[in-house]
Amino acid sequence: MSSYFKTFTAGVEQRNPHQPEFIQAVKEVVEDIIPYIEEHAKELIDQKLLERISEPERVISFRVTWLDDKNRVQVNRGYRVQMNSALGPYKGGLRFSPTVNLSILKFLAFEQIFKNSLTGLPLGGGKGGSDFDPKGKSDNEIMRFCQSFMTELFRHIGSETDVPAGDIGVGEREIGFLFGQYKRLQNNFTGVLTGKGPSWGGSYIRPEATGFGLLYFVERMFYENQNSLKGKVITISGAGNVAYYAAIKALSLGAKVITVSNSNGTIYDENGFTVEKLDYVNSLNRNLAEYTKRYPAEYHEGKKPWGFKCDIALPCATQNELDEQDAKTLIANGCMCIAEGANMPSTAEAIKVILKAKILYAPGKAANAGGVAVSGLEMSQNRIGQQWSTDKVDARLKKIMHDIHDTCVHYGKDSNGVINYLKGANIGGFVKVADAMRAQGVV
Ligand code: NDP
Ligand code: 2IT
Repeated sequence: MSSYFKTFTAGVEQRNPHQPEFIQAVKEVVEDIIPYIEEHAKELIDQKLLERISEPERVISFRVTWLDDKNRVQVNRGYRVQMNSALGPYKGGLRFSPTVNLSILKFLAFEQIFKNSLTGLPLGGGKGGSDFDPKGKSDNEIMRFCQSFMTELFRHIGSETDVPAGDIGVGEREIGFLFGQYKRLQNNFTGVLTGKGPSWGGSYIRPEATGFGLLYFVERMFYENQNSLKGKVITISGAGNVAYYAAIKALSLGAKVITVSNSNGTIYDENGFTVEKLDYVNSLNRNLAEYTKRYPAEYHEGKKPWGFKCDIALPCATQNELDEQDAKTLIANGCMCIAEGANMPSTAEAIKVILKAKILYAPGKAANAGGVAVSGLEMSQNRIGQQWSTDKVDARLKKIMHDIHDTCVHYGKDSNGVINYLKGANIGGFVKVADAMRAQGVV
């Protein structure tokens, strides 16, 4: 690696102590971008483009106080990281989880810059959330928390400023409570959040978009390799929004899904899930062990899905859920493709193993961009006061995922024809943002 790489990453480490996930995400991107800049755009070094892109434009942190069902006072911390607005309003989800901290949100906001750029839509990058734990809370507690959260956040966001959406722990219910409070405070019905219900400004296909988009991307990778998903065995981690719709689309493309999981354990169903079985998983309220009472299957407490033999692995739960050993196990078992529904699910060491084995690898910033892409389409529909049909949105989602795939191929193919999708996504996402930042001057 060059001396510029060493000085730059040392600077990031020094400026962001105690933020390992953020440092990991920045390094993952600049490992591809710095050699590209050194070859094609040396002037960006003096313009401190990388120093600027890795520094949030603004970080907002605030207290969220609310009353639980026993009228006890509860205090949480809320955040919004407004990372980069070169391409459009800050855009990215809100995560509610006790694991949330500034390092996690900054890594997610940083990834979001490149992901949003890859969609081709006019979207900047941002992320936010809270260390609030939605598990075990009543609907009323969730509502009071969301109202208190928005009572502070509303002054920092807007339909042309910053447009949050869902992520872990934030789905249509939470978006509804947040939207209701924003509307009350601003007296303004506007597209300030995406992931709204279809009857009050939401887009069809937004709930499905990340999981469906992931499979459209994988389908295209296989097509590029004269292969298809028919009959392929898939392991999926997670049992939330992304995992569920990834599994549904995988089934419809003729693949067999044999695992879903959560933070407690993994269901292994050798016969493969059906739509009915997946709906049953959804009804279990996180108690996955119950599944084996209705269907012949195994539940593995405390285990991840990566030990089960598969053709394709789709991590769809959380960051760093697939480590070096998991990657080695998957590859030894014949896995030919790892595609990320989650954000940064593979550790840096796992990625090294995967790239060395030259199996198909789709990084999250490309493969899970379908969610934010349909969020972008929701913003377009809100601006013109229209709602497009399911078929129209689905067709646009598919086209966007195929275009992202082709961008990755364009920037990631080497002279031997081998495609490094990670490199392709990093450079493909970067060039557009860099152009825009350069054009907009030193800001
Ligand atoms: P959900 O809250 O709907 O589901 C999250 C799932 O992941 C749950 O099954 C949860 O299990 C599991 N999970 C969370 N943390 C852990 C952990 N530490 N170990 C094991 N399992 C865990 O979230 P989403 O499906 O929306 O998000 C999943 C991933 O996809 C995240 O990385 C998110 O950033 C990413 N993503 C989401 C998009 C979206 O539009 N929603 C768009 C692009 C990416 P449990 O219930 O036990 O916590
Ligand atoms: O990680 C992501 O891309 C999301 N959680 C979706 C963001 C969005 O604005 O729809």
